[in-house]
Amino acid sequence: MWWQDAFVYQIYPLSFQDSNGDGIGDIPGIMSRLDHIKELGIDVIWLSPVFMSPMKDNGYDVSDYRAVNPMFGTLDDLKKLVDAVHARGMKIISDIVLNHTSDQHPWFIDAINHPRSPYRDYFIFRQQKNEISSVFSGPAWTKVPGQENYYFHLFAKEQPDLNWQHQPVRETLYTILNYWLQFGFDGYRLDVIDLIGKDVDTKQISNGPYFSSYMEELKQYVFKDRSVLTVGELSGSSIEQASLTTDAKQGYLSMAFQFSHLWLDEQPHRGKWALKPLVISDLKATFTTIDRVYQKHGWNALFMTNHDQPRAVSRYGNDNQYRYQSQTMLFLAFLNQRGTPFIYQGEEIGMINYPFETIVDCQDIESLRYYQEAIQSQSHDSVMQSIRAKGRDNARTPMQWDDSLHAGFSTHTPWLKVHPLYPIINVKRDKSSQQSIFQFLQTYIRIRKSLPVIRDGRMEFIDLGHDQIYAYRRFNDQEEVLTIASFSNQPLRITLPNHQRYSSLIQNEKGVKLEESMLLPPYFGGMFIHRYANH
Ligand code: ISL
Ligand code: CA
Repeated sequence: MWWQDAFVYQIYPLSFQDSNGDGIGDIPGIMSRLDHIKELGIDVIWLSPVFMSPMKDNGYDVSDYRAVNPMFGTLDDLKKLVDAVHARGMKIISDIVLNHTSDQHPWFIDAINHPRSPYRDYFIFRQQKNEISSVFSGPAWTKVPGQENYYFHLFAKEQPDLNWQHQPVRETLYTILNYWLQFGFDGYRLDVIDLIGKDVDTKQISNGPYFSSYMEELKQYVFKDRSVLTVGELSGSSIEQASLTTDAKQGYLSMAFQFSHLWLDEQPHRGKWALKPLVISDLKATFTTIDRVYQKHGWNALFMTNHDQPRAVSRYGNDNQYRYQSQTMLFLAFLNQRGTPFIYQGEEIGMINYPFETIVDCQDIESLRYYQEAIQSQSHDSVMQSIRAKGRDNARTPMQWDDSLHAGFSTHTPWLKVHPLYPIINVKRDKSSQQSIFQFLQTYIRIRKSLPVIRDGRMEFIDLGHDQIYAYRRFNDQEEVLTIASFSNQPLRITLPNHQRYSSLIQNEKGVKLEESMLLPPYFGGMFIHRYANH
């Protein structure tokens, strides 16, 4: 399928480029930066939601599924964007939030104001609440003002969950999905789609009892017979569930984000804020399982970060002294595996986490609610330490284009602080640097696309004698690609038998030659090929 070879680039519209000087990114701004994305070698853009929204969760709270938020532009701007993307030979998929709406959606307003409203069945009301909690702290149930019942919201109370068990809800949503495909989108990123089959009474939430039947319906009503890219966010699913959901025949989606690798630096079952250092051998074990499971079914979406995650170079690498080395190493470590690679805006220049000192600088509803709750029992320092490490605003600070005021993002003070290091970390400077992350990624994308073995080949981790080294082979019966990635800030001596076979495809430290016994520089990343003689 075409999307198996694609590189996808995620745009978070609020923070990409402002065009009208209000400090907020917008669609005309994105238009003006399409050449940047094209130049990198990207095939598909994933646009985070631009639909009408009160922006309590930055557009993941939709109040009109068919209208564009005026903050981002007009329907006409969106059409022009879709056309401009197509004119450059790229495709564009839209984010779509089907699990919940905004509490400002007319359906919800009607449902709570009129007990006999036909929209009452669109949401989940109960006389009694149970102990399910919200992902954004506190209970998942809020009392309807002036009534003796509660409505269910797995995220903020301003994001009521839709009642998927009510058939008119499903049909309405399928119509909306068809509308935007007709409009010109080439597919969807389906927000928290693992939640639609839930049963709140029996507390089965992710991959609930109705998941398969609703996904089958979605496929029949919308995706069947269309060559669209559909990527499901399956944040609560196991690797097995994600792989089955994307099986070419029995599954429902092109590919899925599964999150097992993102849980490795948190204390088990204590949630994202309970920090724990990442152990590289856990990462290897997880990707070994992913590969084993996906050998049988499905197609993975490879990603290190997105608008909900900290910056990858800060999380897994060294965002100070070895920023170039560790960011480029990470591309090879993560993206040479089997699946479709996703790049998040700013990753192509190694943008790093923001040094949040106070909650006043944060905007994300999740961090704000977490702070309020956690500060009751923990010190300010400890709460801020978690927010610095994991807060979603890290990914949402404005894109750093150049060293002018507000990093070239806007002429006005932006809605969220610009990273103080923007004079050093920005697109313009990176591209003209001797150590350009953008150029590395651009070259890497070209190489990866020319190698079917990376798309289809088998995978095997190899042990080079250090836990901090992430090395694996991808191979078929014609060739083998070896990736060596060091997560260490120290030089490491490794032993590599058969080193003569390999020739270098790309590496982040030019002078390094493979040898039987050799010293790998800190955060070394390299990709090598061995073409078998009889081919
Ligand atoms: O970011 C997370 C917690 O920090 C994740 O658990 C996240 O909530 C989960 O991946 C679901 O994310 C998606 O749905 C949310 C929205 O806030 C996120 O931005 C979106 O990616 C609710 O719509
Ligand atoms: Ca704007």
